[in-house]
Amino acid sequence: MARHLITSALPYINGIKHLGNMVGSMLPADVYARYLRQTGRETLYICATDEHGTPAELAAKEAGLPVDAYCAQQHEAQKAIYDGFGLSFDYFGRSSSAQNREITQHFARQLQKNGFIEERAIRQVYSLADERFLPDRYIVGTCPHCGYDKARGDQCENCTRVLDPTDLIDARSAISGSSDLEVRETKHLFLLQSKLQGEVEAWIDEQGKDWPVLASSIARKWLTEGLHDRSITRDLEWGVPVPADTWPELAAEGKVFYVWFDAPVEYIGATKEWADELPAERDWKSWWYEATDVRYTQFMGKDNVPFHTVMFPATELGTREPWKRVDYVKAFNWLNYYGGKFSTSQRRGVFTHDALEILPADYWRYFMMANAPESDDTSFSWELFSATVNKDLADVLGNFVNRVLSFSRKRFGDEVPAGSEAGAAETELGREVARLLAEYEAHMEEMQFRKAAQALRALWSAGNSYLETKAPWLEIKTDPDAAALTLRTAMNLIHLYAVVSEPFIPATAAAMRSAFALTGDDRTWVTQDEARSLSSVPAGTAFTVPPVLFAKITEEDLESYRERFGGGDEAA
Ligand code: B3M
Ligand code: ZN
Repeated sequence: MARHLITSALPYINGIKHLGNMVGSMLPADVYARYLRQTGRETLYICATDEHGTPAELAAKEAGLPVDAYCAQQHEAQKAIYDGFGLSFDYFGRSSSAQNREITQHFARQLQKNGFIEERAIRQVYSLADERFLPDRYIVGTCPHCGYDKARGDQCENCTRVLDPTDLIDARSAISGSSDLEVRETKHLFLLQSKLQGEVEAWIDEQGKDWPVLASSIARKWLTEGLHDRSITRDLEWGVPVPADTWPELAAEGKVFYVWFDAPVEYIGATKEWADELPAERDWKSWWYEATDVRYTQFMGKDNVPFHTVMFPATELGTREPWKRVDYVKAFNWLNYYGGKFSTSQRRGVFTHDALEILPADYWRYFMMANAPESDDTSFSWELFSATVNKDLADVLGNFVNRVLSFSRKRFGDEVPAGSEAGAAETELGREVARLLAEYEAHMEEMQFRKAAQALRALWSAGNSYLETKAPWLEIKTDPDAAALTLRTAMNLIHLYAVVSEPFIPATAAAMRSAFALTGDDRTWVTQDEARSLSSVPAGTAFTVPPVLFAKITEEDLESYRERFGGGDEAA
């Protein structure tokens, strides 16, 4: 059986991420990782902060901190939030680690040895006003292809074409806005991607055929444009240094690798960070090197697809060493805010720390996954959010759990009542639950998260329908044993929900599960037989009634959220 390696795109270090970042990478990866673990697959879920590059340097400067201190602080801040969201990383590393430096430098040496790196003198944009060379993305101007006037020197956000800063019309510094730029000569390392084009193409033809269209089409578009040799070094203080043993001159000049060169290597670096914590038990290399039994799945937003499907695989291929390449790329579209973009600078949208301040993580987790931008961009609105929470979580799931447990306690005390033998309604319910569970599993296997969320909701609904049909509050009047059967069956559903809902709403699942004082309840998943028989929680099991699982969002709440975060009005 395959071991599962999972990574989600590394959140960049400068600042707290918004819900759009979360739903496009870390959260679905977590849901999938939890599901795999629960269903008995050996799983390693790795993530890290992406800490190098100009944006980190500039953000540190703005915060008045040395860049290493800034990154350490921001790493902790992000980590705390991800813990709050219940993200079950096996390890959350840092791309500035010694491990990543070592492996990145190793990759570069290998590429050099195999003839895929070349030292070239280039003419680079120097900003006289800023007294520094400007990295590509800190030059802005008009895109020569589509005319977008805020294109960056590395890529046009509007038409997604890859650019060179010198392509830009009316180029200016993004730092100072100054157009007092001049071109100076300096040496850099170039990755000769053009030499690897054929190999990457062949690999995508083979490996990419099962990927979602979103991932494979972006990869192909990039390849059709042709793989260009790319400079992989920068003039920055903060980054993985170019190794002096191989490039003494560049090392002496203080060149570091480009952040997109070392960031994907950090997937491996972070795995080594994880292993180095318990070297006797953990073997990082077995996950990455000659790892033929590993199935590797990556999660990311669509803007990150080219780097993961083309550039990093080219790098790996060029080492001529058997590094694990991605097997499956799960890419996401954008989550928008009232149809417009989330914007950090304009403080538009919901940021992850604010979200947790307002409501517990499970509200967000369920909402985001049920509305994940899988086949298209989707839009966040407070109205949709509160409708989803109130209906699916509060009414369909939460209310069911509370109604069943409190009613049973009131009528039969603190233990699951026995009642009559299961009858036709229970057989029918068991069949339906087993069918829906199989459907849910199939969607989870395929990482179709919206569909999986729908199937999960249908499972919750099945309980409601059963309860409405049996109406134990009426049965109790004429046939207490029949009412007891209904309640016992419903309590078994609650236990089943606790187990299978865990990937989406782990904290609530734990609360539901701990309502029952089951001894030796170490089941991590539910079999088809168990789903059909609904008898895992036997009569006589003590239980408690948990506090309300999901509070409804009121009109007043809604109003205050709109006011605090900005509603749809100014977006139009
Ligand atoms: N840090 C995502 C971003 O900041 C980028 C992902 C790296 S994954 C190796 O847009
Ligand atoms: Zn453009």
